[in-house]
Amino acid sequence: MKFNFSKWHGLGNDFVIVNGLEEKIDNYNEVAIKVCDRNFGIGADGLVVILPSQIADFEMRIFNSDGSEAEMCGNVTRCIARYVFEYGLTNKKKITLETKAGIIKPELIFIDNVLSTIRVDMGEPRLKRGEIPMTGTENEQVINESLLVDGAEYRITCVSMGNPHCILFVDDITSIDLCDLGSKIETHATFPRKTNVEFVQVLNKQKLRMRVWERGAGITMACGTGACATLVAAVLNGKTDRQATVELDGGELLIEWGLDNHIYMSGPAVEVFRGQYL
Ligand code: ZDP
Repeated sequence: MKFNFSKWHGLGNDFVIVNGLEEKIDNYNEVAIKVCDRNFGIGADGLVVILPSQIADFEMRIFNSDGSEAEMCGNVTRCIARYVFEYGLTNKKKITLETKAGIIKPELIFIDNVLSTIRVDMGEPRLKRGEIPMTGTENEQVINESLLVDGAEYRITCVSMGNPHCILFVDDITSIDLCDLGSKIETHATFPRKTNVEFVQVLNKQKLRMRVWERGAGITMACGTGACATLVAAVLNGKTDRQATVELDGGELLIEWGLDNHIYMSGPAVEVFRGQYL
């Protein structure tokens, strides 16, 4: 099965993007595992497919490097907005994208005809246990709550941006064993659909340093939905203003929690190469 692809990244969080309006892939889950492999495949954190939609300009589906499908992905929404514009699939600078987490609206922002940033209306954060999802009382929120991992106690705040996130504030980001603790929390029994895990150090009221262990992908250089969930968690814990820069391993995202309760994420998206998968 041959198909044409394009390779993109948002702050080093990298994806194989396939134009599903033209290319056909039979089994997304299986193909994601193969193409994402960094030795035997193209190498990426995820496989993304652009599809036609009845309710939006396009539909987007994302598969993690382990083959599992995610409901949403922030960095990818910026890549897709730029992809469909530059490949001439639309002439709109602001598009609507159907995802498993609802309709997301990315917008290309040009200054003097040069693309300056891509700002995405990521929709509203979901805070109830039932929505994240987590075990326990459905309508309760999880803000600075205790979680036991191997007998040690951690304080967690949980937010869904369509996909689940568990945020831990730490004093020193360099002292965290991301792999060990991240994977244990990802698969903790309290998260029935697993979770993405963010470790966050507060630098000041407008700046956070975040590292991520992603569900289904492990350590990545950046996570857009994770940065959004992190800002929400920081505000809920009184640590930052409603607008802050989140510094990730691969660069910075600006995140705003609007008075309309929507989260807005601004950052770059870059195409790196095109090819044909054989
Ligand atoms: O929820 C999940 O399983 C994530 N691993 C999906 C990918 C999220 C992404 N890194 C982002 O930027 O939100 C694309």
